[in-house]
Amino acid sequence: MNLKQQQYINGEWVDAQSGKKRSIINPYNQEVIAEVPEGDEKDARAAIAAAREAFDEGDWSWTPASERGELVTKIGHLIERDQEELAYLESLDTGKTMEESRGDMEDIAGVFRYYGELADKEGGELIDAPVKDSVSKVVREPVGVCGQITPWNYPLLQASWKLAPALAAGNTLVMKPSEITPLTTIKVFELMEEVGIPAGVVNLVLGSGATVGAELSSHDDVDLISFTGGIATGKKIMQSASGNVKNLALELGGKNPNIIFADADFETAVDQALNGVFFHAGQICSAGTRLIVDEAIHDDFVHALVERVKNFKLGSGFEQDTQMGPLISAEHLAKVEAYVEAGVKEGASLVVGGRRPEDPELQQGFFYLPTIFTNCTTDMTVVQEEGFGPVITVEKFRSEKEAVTLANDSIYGLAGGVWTMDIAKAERCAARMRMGTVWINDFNLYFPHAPWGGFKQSGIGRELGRPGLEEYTETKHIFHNLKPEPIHWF
Ligand code: TXE
Repeated sequence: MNLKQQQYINGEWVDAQSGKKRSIINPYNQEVIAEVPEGDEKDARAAIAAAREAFDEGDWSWTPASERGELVTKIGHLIERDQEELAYLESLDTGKTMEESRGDMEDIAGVFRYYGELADKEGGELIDAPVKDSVSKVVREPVGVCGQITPWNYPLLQASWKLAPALAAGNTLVMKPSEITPLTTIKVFELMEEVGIPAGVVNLVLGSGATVGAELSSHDDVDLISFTGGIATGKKIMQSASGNVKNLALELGGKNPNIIFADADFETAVDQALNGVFFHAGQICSAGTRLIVDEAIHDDFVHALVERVKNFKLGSGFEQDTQMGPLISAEHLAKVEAYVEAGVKEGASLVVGGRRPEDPELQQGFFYLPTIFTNCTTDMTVVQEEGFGPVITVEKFRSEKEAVTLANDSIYGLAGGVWTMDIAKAERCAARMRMGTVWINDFNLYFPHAPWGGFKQSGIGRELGRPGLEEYTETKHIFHNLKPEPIHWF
C-alpha cells in the first residue's frame, strides 16, 4: 500500500512514542490491511504543543485569507487527482462499495473547494456606532487550536467537514480519526503536506478515544473541540471540555423519521425510503430508519419495501453488482444483533431479515441482512435508539398531526423527511418537525453550501455552509475612539 502508515506531528511523519501499533482490518474478510501507530496521550500532547506553537508564534492565522483559501482549494484538486486511490482505501477500510466511496470523494473535493472559495468572503463588518467620531468594526478571527475527532462511517467525509473550514478560518488543529478507519485521513495529511500547509498547522494523531480523544477534549491548550460520533461519547466530551470552557461542536447522530403520506408518489417514496436507510448498511447518522406511514397505504408500502429488500445483493465493495457491504466491525455487528433482539422482545413484528446471511462467501465479513420491523410503537428501543445498522422500524399514522407528533417524539433531531404531493401539507409538516434538516420528497441529500447539524440531543452547532465556517471563528468587536476626552465621572 502506497501510504505512510504513520502519524503527522509538527510537519514530520512519526511512529507512536510508545512504539505500539494497531492492525487495521478489512470488514469484508477480516484481513489485516495496514499496521498503523497506536498513539496515546503523549503523542496527543506533542501534537497539541505543535499546534499551539504554530498558532501563537507562526504566520498561519495572519496569512491573508485568500492565500489560505487557495491552499484549501488545492487540497480539493489533489483529492480529485487521487480520487480512485482514496476511494479504494475508503472501501477497503469501511467495506462500503466503490461506487459509494467514489461519490464520497467527489463530495469531499467539493467541500474543500467550497471553503477554499469562502475563506476570504467573510471579512467582517462596520457598525454604525451610536458614538460620534468613532469607528466600530466587527472582525472574525480563528478560534485557535482545534481538536477534531471523527467516526468510522464516513471517515474522510467527516474529516473534510472539519479540516476545510478550520484551515480556511486560520486555525491550527490536531485530528484524531476513528482508530479503526484511519487510512484515507492519513492520505489527506500527505496531500496537505504536498500543498505546503506549514509545519504544526495540521497534526494527525492515531489512537483510541479513551487515550488520544480524551486528551484532546480535556487539554487546556485546545480551544475548540469538534466531534462526530455517538451520543454517549459526545456527553463525555462535553464534560471533559468544560475544564477550560472549550468551544464545542457536536454531531451525535439521530433516529430519523421519514413520513410517507398516502398522496405521495408511491414508487419514488418506496425507492428513496430504501436509499435513505440501506446506503452503507444503515451506518449513517441521517439514515431514515424510522418510517412513519399513512395507515391508508401502510400494507402496500411495507409489501413493496419487503419485495425489494429480499433481492439486495450483499458482498464485497469491490464487486460491481454489490449493493450493500458489511458492517464495520465484529463489535458493531454484535450491537446491531442485540438491537434487533430487543425489538423482537418488545413486540415489534420482524417481517424480513433479523439475522446474518447464510451465504458461505459472506461468513468472514461482518454482514447483516436488511431488516424491517412493523407494528412499532414509540416506547420501543428500536424506535427510540439509533441502531446504526440496516434496520427499519415502521409506525402507522392516521392524521397529519399524529405523523408530526410521532416524528418529534425523540431525543434526537438531526434530520427527517416528508413525502406528499400536497405542497401546503409538506410545508406545514417541515415547519413543525424539530430537526436540523427536513427533506420534502427527498431523503439524505446534502451539499457543502447548506448547514448540517442537529436539534435536541443530536448535537450542538452546525457543519457545512457559512455556519460551518463560523464555528471556527471568534467574533471580535474593535471600537476606536477618534476623539478621546476625559469623562470626569470619578
Ligand atoms: O462511536 P464513538 P462508536 C453512533 C452509532 C454507534 C454509536 C457508537 O449509533 O452505534 O455511535 O459508535 C472517539 N473521548 N455513531 O462507539 O465511540 C472514537 O475513538 C474522546 C454515530 O464507534 O462515539 C472515534 O474517533 N473521543 C455517528 C469517535 O470518538 C472518544 C458516527 C467516534 O466513536 C472517546 C459513529 C472519548 N472518551 C457512531 N471515546 C454519527 N454521528 O455519525 C471514543 N472516542
